[in-house]
Order: sequence, then structure tokens, then C-alpha cells
Amino acid sequence: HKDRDTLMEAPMQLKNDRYLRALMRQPVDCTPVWMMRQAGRYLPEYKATRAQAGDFMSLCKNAELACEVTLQPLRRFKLDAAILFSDILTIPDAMGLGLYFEAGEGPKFESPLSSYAQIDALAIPDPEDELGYVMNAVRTIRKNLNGEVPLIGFSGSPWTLATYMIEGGSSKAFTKIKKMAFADPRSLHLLLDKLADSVILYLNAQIKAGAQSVMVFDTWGGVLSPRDYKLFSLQYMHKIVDGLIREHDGQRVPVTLFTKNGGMWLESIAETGCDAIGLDWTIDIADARRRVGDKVALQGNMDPSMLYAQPERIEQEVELILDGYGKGSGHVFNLGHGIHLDVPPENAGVFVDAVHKLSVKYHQD
Ligand code: 1CP
Repeated sequence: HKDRDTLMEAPMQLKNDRYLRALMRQPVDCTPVWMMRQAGRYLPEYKATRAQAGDFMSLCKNAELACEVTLQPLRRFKLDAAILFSDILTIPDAMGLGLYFEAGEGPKFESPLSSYAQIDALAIPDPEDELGYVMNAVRTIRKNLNGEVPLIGFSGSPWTLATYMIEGGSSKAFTKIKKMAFADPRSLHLLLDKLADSVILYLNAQIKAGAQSVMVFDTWGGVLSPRDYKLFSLQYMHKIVDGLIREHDGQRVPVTLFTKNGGMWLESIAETGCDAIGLDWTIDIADARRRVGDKVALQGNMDPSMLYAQPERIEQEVELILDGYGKGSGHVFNLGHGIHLDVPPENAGVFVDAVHKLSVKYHQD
């Protein structure tokens, strides 16, 4: 029966699989592109949906609205991937720390952690229970994407989550967590280990719910010394990579690790066995490729502030980065960090189109 066959094949058959192919370093017609924080406040339609939801966490907890904002950037731009609309702080919230957002001030926790006893008492969240709203969003988005492009699931790294849980919110100097790292390392390692276990369960549940690739955001790993990065951040990301489902529904589920300011440590990151490394803009992608060889794919790495420039300047920068990576597959174009909230949406469109148009020649032999 024809209809039934189509229905059964539908979930596997992606109309555009460039993003997954590039992560696996398989041939592509042009370089795939998506933007970190592609759903968000630079889009007026996002602000409208958010206002409808009330606050940010209510938006994350409403599967229909989370799906709506996930799809909004895809309606405007020819993006090659969708990313789940959620936040990295869902795990600490599910652990009972009381996440809230103060207007214009970013995330905060009611009960930040400071002692071994508090950390010891933390339970590992059940992804289908306390975090069930995230899995519902994944399932809803996957259904509504209708096989157009792959869906990226994500989590924060244990170190990055721990910074918020111990500092009580965003930080500049990270003195509280560093005090714990150096004066009471046993407590911090207990926390990082529980977070690694939580992230493994959380990402595997996202994969089972329909995420076709996953990314770990280590936004604050770069504030550590090289030795402490390995000890407090990379070690736990390695544990996560080892614990992830790498094949689901007969398809490889690629994993990308992103450490902001981690350009010095690419070789060690590649050794975790991840499929791809996310790069910020402080490293030349040509050097990065020379250093990792064909071990992993690379994602990045235009300075997000370049989207303030004129179209010609944006196109020139895209060309320079494409040329830096060079010929062949293994490059997923992206910004080196999240898109700024006052960027004109048209400029994001110029960027996405430039990647597709200018990259074709790097994929012909
Ligand atoms: O609407 C609002 O006012 C809330 C702003 C906002 C948004 C749009 C927050 C609060 N989170 C998000 C969504 C979000 N966060 C996504 C959605 C998917 C997409 O990319 O479109 C993702 C992937 C994140 C991940 C995230 N949250 C990270 C890691 C990546 C990065 O940008 O470094 C981090 C560090 C956070 C914490 C967080 N949540 C929200 C804010 C404003 C922050 C950053 C605070 C800080 O700088 O410390």
C-alpha cells in the first residue's frame, strides 16, 4: 500500500541532510549552515510568541509554542538545521535550584550551591518526568519539521552548568566556582559527575524523542587553565560522549562539542571521540583544520558581530572562512557564538544565502 509505505519511510527520509552529512564528513553539494541562538529576540515574531507565553520558561514548557519559535527562523532563512528551543539551565532547574529570570539580568537561581551536603542531596532528574516538557517539545518539533531538516538537541556541559549553579547566575570572574575547584575539589567533582550522568540521560532521551544530532555547549570552559580545563570540564564531556547513544533508528547521531575560547585545546577535544568541534571566532579555521586533520568535522566560526556589517562585508567574511576551511566536506558553517539580539534579520539572511552560494565551488572536484 503506497500511502502506508510513505508514512513508514517518512521519519527516516530527510529532504535536506547536508548538516548531518557534513558532520560525518560525507560529500555535500554545498556547505550547510545554521546559527547559534537562531530562535530569539532579534526576530520580532519571537518577541510576539514570547509575550503570548508570558515568561521565558513558560515558553520552554509549552510544546506548541516552543515548536513555533523553533520553526520561525526556518521560515525566514534557508537554514540546514533546526535547534530545539529550550535552555541549558533546564537541568539545574529540574534538580530543584529554582531558576528564574530577572528582567534584563539573565538567569538566576534561588538556591545556589555552596556545600558538599547540598550537592550530595541533589537527585539526578528523570528526563521523561521533571524534564518531560523538553521531550514533548522535541517530539512536537520533529513532527512539525516533517523531514525538512534535521533537529539538533542540546545540553550544557557539566562545568558550564556548575558555574550557574554555584555562582547563582551569570558571572564574569567565576570566583565562587573556582574557590570550590581549588579549595574543595571533592565537592565540585561530585557535582560535575552528577551533572555528567544527568546530561547523558537527558541527551539520550532527546535522541529517543527525535533529536538527530546533539550538541554540548561549554560556554565557560575557556575561563580555566589548560590543566584545569581537562580536569574540570573536558573529562566530564568525555564521559558524556562515551555514554551517548551514537546510533538511533539505523542512523548515526553525531555529537558536537563547543568550548568557547577552547581553540588551544582542539586536539584534546577531538580525542573524546566526538564527531565535530564547534569553534568560536578567535581561531583561524584553516589552523583548526590542520590541527584536527580528518579526525572530526568543524563547526563555525564567523564573529557574530560581523552581522552588523554591510552585505558585501558579510559575504567577503563568509568567503574568507570557506576558503580557510578549504575543499571537501566536514564543515558546518555557523557563527562563533550566539547571534546578537539587535542584529537586523535581513543580515542573517545575507549570511545564510552567502554560505550556500559561495560554498558550491569547494565541493566540486
Ligand atoms: O527571551 C528571553 O528573554 C530569553 C533569552 C534566552 C533564549 C532565547 C535564554 C535565557 N535562553 C534562550 C534560548 C537558548 N539558550 C537556546 C535556544 C535555541 C537556539 O539556539 O535558537 C540555546 C541553544 C541556549 C543555550 C544557552 N543558554 C547557553 C549556551 C550557548 C551560549 O549561548 O553560550 C547558555 C550559556 C545559556 C544560559 C542563558 N539562558 C538565557 C540567557 C540570556 C543565557 C545566557 C546568560 C549568560 O550570558 O550568562
